[in-house]
Amino acid sequence: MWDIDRVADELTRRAAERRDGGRITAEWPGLDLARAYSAQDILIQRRAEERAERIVGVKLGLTSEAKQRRMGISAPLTAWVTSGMRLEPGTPLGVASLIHPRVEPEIVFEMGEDLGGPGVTRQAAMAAVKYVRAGLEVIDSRFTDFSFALPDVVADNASAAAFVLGDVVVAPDELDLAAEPCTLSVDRKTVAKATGADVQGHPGEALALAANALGERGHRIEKGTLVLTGGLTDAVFLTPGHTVSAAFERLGSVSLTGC
Ligand code: 0L1
Ligand code: MG
Repeated sequence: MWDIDRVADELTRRAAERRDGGRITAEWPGLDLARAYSAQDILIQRRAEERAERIVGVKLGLTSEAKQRRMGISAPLTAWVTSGMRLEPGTPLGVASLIHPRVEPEIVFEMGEDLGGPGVTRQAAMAAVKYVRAGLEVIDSRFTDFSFALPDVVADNASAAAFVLGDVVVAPDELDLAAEPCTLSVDRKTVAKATGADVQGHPGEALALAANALGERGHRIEKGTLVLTGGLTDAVFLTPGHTVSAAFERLGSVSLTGC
């Protein structure tokens, strides 16, 4: 018999054993979105207790058309990032420590104020942002071939595995975020291009969406935390000896090498 504790256990075990598996929704059609978010909360709570990690921010998933098309899901979602997921810039990531890691470019906010829904607009959301930064997120679905229904990926904390931030820190009123261009490359070969507008028309819309969705579940986005606004482009596989880079115009560059 499935319940939300068993969902969190199963996904935690898959990550620890570096193995993927089938959709839980195929075995338990009763895994709806509300239960999936509860399972996500349990999974993060266990991670905090067992690995002494703390929540350092929020991540949005499936906020761009490129990501939605690839995953076949048209609804954005929210999840959490923890202290254990943050990588030091320049440190290679061991691919064998994960299942099938992929990397995607992100626009990341550092919050200067608490933000809580309902009723948060893009303008209110952006007023709560202190800095904007470039990021790369490593996703590592606990589902075979990254094949999941929305409740599966919600319960799996939106495939979160790791992230790294660029060095450049820009105040939000110092750049045109929707126009900010991003080039994703592997070993300096361009594989995808996007602009900030690819994330919900403006990454501030994604932030407002997260604040409102989290508000419905009784959470706030706290001052001092990060918000990863979602992959701007489709993700690329991270492989040993190869470097994935995201180059932005104002936000600088950020790279990650697999080992
Ligand atoms: O930023 C993102 O859109 C991550 C989405 C999470 C789901 C996935 O692509 O595995
Ligand atoms: Mg992402």
